[in-house]
Amino acid sequence: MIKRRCLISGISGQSGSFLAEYLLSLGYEVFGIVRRHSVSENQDNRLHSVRDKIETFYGDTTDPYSLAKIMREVQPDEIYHLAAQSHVRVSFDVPAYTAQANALGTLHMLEVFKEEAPGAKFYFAASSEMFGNNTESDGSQCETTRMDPVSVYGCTKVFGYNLARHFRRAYGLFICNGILFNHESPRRGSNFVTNKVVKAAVDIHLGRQDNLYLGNLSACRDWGHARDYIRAMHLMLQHDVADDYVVATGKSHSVRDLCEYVFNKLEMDWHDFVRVDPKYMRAEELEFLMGDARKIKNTLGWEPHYTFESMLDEMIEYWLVKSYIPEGE
Ligand code: G4F
Repeated sequence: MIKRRCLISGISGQSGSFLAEYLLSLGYEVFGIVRRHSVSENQDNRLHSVRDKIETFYGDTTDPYSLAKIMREVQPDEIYHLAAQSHVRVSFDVPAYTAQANALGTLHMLEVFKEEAPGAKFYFAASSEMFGNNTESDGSQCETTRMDPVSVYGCTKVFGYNLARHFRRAYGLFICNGILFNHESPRRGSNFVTNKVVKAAVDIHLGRQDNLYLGNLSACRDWGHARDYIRAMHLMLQHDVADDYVVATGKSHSVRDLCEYVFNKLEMDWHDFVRVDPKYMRAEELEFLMGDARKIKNTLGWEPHYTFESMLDEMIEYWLVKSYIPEGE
């Protein structure tokens, strides 16, 4: 049987690495694009378990020549475009790079897809950050909620989302936008708030750290597990109609709730350890996210398996186990 071929940009990231594992388990041939880092371990430290089963190419969304060469060689059946400068607060520090990598980078990916592999199906990682502070009357965000982003990152994602819709209509290409709400796991970068809190709470619990410094404790997010969300990406491309879908749990928690749950689990009171440092505040904040995922549930049958609590339990367990393994093992 001929294996289906998939190409993942951002394969070394949290979602890319879970997606690679999942697609391998479904029998795909998996190809990935990795950006060159000065420390070679940073290129594939999330890909250890699949390193010998996948093929990766050096490429960069800011370099269309590299993308064209890879697309021509791989001739994928499915393309998952996840690569981005994905940190919202950092997008205030490096706005031009964020725009190059995310906005123009998505234009490059779409153009190269159109020219080199137009028969493939294309997934674009859009984001709930696109909504900014707009909600429906019940406080949730769905596919038709007006977009009004409050960060450079959010603006770049709106650009990519609109381009994806334009290419779908103009050229009849199969392109889906996944409007994913926050998705986490032990593989999450430790400068995102969930893993930052869990890692620090474990270190405080073990007497290795005294305090945890955070920004806005009132911000609320709809946090799901990355493993659930990569199944949603795959499902979108199996449907016979290309469309856009919100992927979310429908439950929202504040950063304060997150601290309370994690510190309680480790038998500590978060008030004793968490401090606010203005340097983690954002010039403009997205205060409240709570996704309405009825469309993907009803159309594609997607359901999340993890809850906020089971996701955090897994992350706490991961950092506890890791902390007891001596360095180098
Ligand atoms: O974990 P965060 O940095 O994620 P954020 O900004 O919501 O973005 C993530 O989700 C988006 C989907 O909505 C993705 F598109 C994006 O790529 C990324 O995956 O921050 C979550 C909240 C924010 O309101 C932030 O202000 O936590 C608040 N926060 C409070 N203290 C903090 C901190 N965030 C970080 N990173 N670090 C803090 O010390």
